[in-house]
Amino acid sequence: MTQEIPVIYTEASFSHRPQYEVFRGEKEPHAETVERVENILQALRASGFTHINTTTIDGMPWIEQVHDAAYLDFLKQTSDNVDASVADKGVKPGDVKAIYPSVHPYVPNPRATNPLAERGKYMFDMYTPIMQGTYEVAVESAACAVAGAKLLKDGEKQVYALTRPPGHHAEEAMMGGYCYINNAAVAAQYLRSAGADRVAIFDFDIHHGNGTQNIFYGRDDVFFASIHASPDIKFPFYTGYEDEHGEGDGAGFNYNIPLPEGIDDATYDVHVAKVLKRIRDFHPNYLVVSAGFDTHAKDPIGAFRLTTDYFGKLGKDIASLEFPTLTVQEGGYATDVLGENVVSYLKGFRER
Ligand code: SP5
Ligand code: ZN
Repeated sequence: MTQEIPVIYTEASFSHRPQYEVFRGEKEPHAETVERVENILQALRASGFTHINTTTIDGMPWIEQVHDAAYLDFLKQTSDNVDASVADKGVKPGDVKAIYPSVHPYVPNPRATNPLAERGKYMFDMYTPIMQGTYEVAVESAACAVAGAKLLKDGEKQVYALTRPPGHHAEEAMMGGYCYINNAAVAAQYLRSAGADRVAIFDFDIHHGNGTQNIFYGRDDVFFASIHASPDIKFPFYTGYEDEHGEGDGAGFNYNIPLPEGIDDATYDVHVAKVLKRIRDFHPNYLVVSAGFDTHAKDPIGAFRLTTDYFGKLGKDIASLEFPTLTVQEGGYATDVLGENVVSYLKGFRER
């Protein structure tokens, strides 16, 4: 076993370049930039991380277990044909061709055949464009998470998968929130197939992990816990309320802690303790962490006031549970401090 936390990333991340998100009808520069992964890698290398690897494994079997087949087909077909289907007219020099939805079905109609109907059905926002090759990039990102999970299966205690694009907003049959394939869910599913009876997921991204909740909502084998800004104030606006406990077999296996804006380290820490207790009580074989650093005080789209040092305490407290833990990268948009925050968090793991 290595003494330091192994890191997995993929070169595919560098070719993912969403240009615009459409916010209130305006094109705005996309927040989920390639500089994010560059900054993280730079900080890891500068801090002495040396086990940084790009070897992934084919994640398709587990991707297909958590996502709808027709949805995956839509994502593949659409992303394979962006160059051909977007007219050159209106595309300015330097612009990346991309597909956005425009109409969302108020009554789903299986007879609908227009591509716009399909887009509205599978894309829940205007922040998550499909570019040529997006499918492959998203599959590769999920493959990072699976490769990380495999290292746990093979005996590592902690692993960091630098997944980009992120995944926790991707539902069984819906993309959104910069996410296409749910990396954390795919990793959890892999671990279940690899023999684990129970997997817990702790999502500390500031946005509710609607996708992960959706995928496991009816299941008792994967416990999902999330601390986030209330949907009353932040994306995804529809889910993340306290009374969403799961349904059927999954009743009691979904745990949401929505919080108001302005949360500081001390207040946040009280809620982390509650989550960690619930995770301990679940007795998982593995823990998957959806790590979003958009809870940091400097985050341009965040609402909390967490400090870089606090992420170290968070890592240390998670490690104190002593479950083999895969951390999967989600959000975090204060690019200049993102790498420091990741490093602080990962170093915390080694401090316990
Ligand atoms: C993975 C993740 O953290 N996804 C977050 C998606 C939330 N997107 C919200 C976009 C808000 C629009 N940009 C506002 C810019 C204001 N000038
Ligand atoms: Zn987020």
